[in-house]
Amino acid sequence: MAGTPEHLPGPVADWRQEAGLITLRCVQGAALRVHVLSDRILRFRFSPDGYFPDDFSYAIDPDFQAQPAALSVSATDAELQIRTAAAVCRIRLDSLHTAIEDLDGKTIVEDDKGFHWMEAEQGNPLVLMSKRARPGERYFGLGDKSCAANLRGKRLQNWNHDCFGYSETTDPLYRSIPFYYGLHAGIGYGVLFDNSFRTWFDFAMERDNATSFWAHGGELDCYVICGPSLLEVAAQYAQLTGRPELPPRWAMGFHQCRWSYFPEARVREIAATFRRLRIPCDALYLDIDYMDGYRCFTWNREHFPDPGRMIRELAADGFQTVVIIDPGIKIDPAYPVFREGLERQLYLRRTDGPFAQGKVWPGECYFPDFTRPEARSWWAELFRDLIRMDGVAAVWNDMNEPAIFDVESRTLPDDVRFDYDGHPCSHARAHNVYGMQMARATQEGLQRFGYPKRPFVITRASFAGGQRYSAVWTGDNVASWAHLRLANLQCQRLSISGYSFTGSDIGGFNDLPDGELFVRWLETGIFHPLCRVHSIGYHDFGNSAIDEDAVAANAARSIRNQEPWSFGEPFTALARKIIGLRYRLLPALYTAMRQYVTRGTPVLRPLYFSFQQDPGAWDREEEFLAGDHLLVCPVSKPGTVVQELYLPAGRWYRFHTGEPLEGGRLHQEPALPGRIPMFVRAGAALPWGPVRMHTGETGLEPAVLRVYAPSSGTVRSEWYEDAGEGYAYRSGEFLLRTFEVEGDLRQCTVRQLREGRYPAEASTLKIELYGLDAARFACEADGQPLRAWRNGPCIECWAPEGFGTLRLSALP
Ligand code: MIG
Repeated sequence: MAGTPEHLPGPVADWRQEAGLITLRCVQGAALRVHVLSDRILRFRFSPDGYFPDDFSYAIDPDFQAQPAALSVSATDAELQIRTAAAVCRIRLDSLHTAIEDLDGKTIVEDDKGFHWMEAEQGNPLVLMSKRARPGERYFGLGDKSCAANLRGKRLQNWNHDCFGYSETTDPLYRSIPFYYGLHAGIGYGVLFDNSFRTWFDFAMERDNATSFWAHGGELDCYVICGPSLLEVAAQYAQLTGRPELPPRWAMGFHQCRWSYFPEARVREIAATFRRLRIPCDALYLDIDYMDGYRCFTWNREHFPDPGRMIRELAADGFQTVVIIDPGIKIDPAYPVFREGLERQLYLRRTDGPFAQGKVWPGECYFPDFTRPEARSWWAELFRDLIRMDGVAAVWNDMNEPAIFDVESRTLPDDVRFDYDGHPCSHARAHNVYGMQMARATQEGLQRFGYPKRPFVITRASFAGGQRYSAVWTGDNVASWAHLRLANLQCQRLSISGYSFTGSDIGGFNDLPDGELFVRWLETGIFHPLCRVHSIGYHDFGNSAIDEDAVAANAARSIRNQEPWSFGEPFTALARKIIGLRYRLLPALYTAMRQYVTRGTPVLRPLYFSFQQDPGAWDREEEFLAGDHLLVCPVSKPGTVVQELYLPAGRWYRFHTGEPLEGGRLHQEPALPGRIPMFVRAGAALPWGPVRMHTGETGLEPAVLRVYAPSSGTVRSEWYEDAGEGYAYRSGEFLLRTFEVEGDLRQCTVRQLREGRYPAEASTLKIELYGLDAARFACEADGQPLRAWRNGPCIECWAPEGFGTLRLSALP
């Protein structure tokens, strides 16, 4: 093939099988290793020259266990066949082309040109894969992209990028998650390209019949996850790349942030205002100005003379304090953290030896090599005082693409060297994992010093698998209606890309929202696991050097406030109501989070993803499910009175009125501010909690259970509770109730199964049953008659909370 730009593997010389690993060697030297990781997950490692480097990946969860699959391997003259209990992989012996089929012989995904490679600059070959793109095939996912949900016709790249004020055409963004879904003829699958170099994906843009991906270096190492259910692919992907541990419940409360709250008096004023106005809030954030000259792990003592006291007093009032920590360490011999990193030689270096240097907020900085275990361990240690002494509850990692000011690339030079956990390499390979490894080191610090509290980290940059260590937010967005819509799309996309714990800067980071935009953004944000208002404050970006005098003057004038009460009435009252709704939904959202951390099912599930057999749902981008049964279509246009939305086939209930609706068509839903278009699936059982001022507030009326009569069949719902903090849940201190709701519009049976021994809040549980079409009815729990009465759209009763079977039936 010399002389042509691309090299193909050519014919196979021989193959062999050792348990779940099948290796094929080509006559001209290329090779393929197929690892059968489970019935549905196949890994393909291709090598141009037959050499396979040490098998190391930051994306794959070290705890992932391949499941021994019953497989049979056979060969004909033309192909090798690997058969599992769910799929058949055929590999052509003349070309190394692969095709995966289901057991009915339907193609799941197959090669177009397949694996190939090219010479490229810097000695790194360009490794490429191209798959067939079939007519009508749709593509989703790819982590953090701001474009339309269906990726077909797009060419996108992954290279973590500080992209202040990005738009729907900006690419790349802050995070790299080289994982996509394909859906064709009702069959869904997923492809993870496990390569941390800059990667590109072309979804049938250049060639209408091919989807290709490639990287300037590293291996063509890809995992194919067979569906057919997209939800199942998402769960498998999350098992492959990992899930976080269960976050503390307060981390799912409402959070208020700004660049920056200081001095202490201002922080206290914000806290007091939340309580005085009775707007729930669980966390306040300190942005970079809490530090002394932006030196990480220091305090500006003028603004915060006694941080420990302030943080403890805030905590007593139900506010957790989260502080920002950036990766850049100021070059300052008088700064102990800087000196320590230097003495221990933990900073990144250029190829020819000097430390890699870059300008960020503190001025010229060095950067720890977070891909080195010693550096991570040192970093974790640096949190000792912040957590143990000052009582900081969680950490927010920023600027970890890493972002560098005043250079065209906005990041470190390509020749910077990294340890990559014992696989020395350049920035070209380590760039995309830098933020993820920083978050990992930060989480280690929280675990070390915060235990037995659960760690909570949020990060801006990350990579596939980074969800094991932290939540993410979508970065520096803009206070515009277009961005509100983007926030919805981005969080959905991140959610199906392994990152359920996501949120956007509510209200917009850059520029100022008006009251209407702000409350509409809250209406979207309360469904995102990370629910945080954040804004740029008085910083005029565009000029990277901050004018301290202007900052002080602006702070004194308190301009650009973005708290829930900053827009006057009726917006304050609306914000109170919407944030209150977040707390009412918290039992359901916390349950969805628990499902995600145990099974990998995303908290936010796009409609196009959840209803893959319903063509009416395919082009719906704004509707999503939050958890199993709640469908939401947030408003994203100013002046909206009625929202048009699609309800998938089946029966749904209008959340606000309890009125049943038939799906399978578009609906016009009243949607004035404060009334979020929300629907519940028939048969669902949804916990509905009290409005708490913060998640730790007790002594309120317990949650009720809203049950929505099914039109037929049985529907399962879950409700998970635990202490919300600590690890007792791991030794049985939790309560997981599973409800099976069965019936029709004349009678309804709710069966309850219980696991765990965390005590329920009260001995009786209030049930509200919607949709039973009866003027007279009878109710019984475990065979005992129970009093029930009608209250507007629902029938109510109080049942013993541990009931096994509850039955409500219409009387003639
Ligand atoms: O260069 O810490 O995305 O949330 O408020 C800007 C200041 C640095 C960018 C983050 C933003 C944060 C801001 N940071």
